[in-house]
Amino acid sequence: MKLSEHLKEVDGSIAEIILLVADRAREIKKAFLTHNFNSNTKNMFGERQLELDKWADKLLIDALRRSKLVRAVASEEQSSIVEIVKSKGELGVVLDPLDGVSSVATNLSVGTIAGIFNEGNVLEKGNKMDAAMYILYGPLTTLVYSAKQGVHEFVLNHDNEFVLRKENITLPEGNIYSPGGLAIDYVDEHRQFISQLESEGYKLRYSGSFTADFQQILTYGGVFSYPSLKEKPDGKLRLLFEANPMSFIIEQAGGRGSDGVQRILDIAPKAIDHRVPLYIGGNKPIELVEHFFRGDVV
Ligand code: P6P
Repeated sequence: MKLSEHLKEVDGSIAEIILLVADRAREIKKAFLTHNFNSNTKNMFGERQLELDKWADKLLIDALRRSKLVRAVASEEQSSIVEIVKSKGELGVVLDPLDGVSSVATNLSVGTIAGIFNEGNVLEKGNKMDAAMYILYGPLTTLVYSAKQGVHEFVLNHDNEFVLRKENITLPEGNIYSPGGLAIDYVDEHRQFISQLESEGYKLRYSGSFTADFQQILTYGGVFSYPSLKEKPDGKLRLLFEANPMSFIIEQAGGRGSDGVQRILDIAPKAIDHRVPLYIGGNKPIELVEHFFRGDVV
């Protein structure tokens, strides 16, 4: 089944945005071969923007603007919200155009992440989100989306069509752990959590590309973490562009997204550059980490 057919059950404007991002993903996939990776600018997080970051950001925002369905876009590569004044539509879109792009230089998988709000406010809690999706550019180019009717995966075939690969994905019980951050910077609660996982036989898998690491957790089960660190109490990942869309998807697949204390989707964004400690995966490891941060005896 083609993506466009599968989306027939989804609200028309949201379906159109998912198809639009899917269409632009075909261009991004081709660009890995042609674009250089250097640029001399930084994003609002102080991270060097690769030329590919900025190109993908413009490609997606221009397409969203032309759709006339989107009133506002917040992108990891933009230091303020892009208001689309002439839009007829009311949708809000949050975007990480190319997550993990530094991994392209080493030919590791990278992703495009998007969240969609029916009401155009993009500085909104994730529990108001109406759909989320990501593209994973790996050996296969795959697209995963949820519009509150399950989690579904599509693969780009030889005809350059996204066709259904897995429907109604549920998170399996598994023992992969994907620990971001430097161990020397772990806070005690996180260190105890990681030590407990290792004593239970969890297996470390970490690529440095969130979308790829998330896909591994969704496929095999377990938990991804990018925690609060001694010098970075809010961790590294962004609430709007990474934590919320992926927490939306993992909850639809039966898992959870937490900052170690509370549900990610219930966190009110303070600003578009709001970072959060992130634990995302199965109920069991998430309950465990919340025990440690709540000071419960395990
Ligand atoms: P580190 C990529 O830059 C990213 O935002 C996520 O994709 C990834 O999970 C994380 O940062 C990797 O961070 O500190 O391991 O390089």
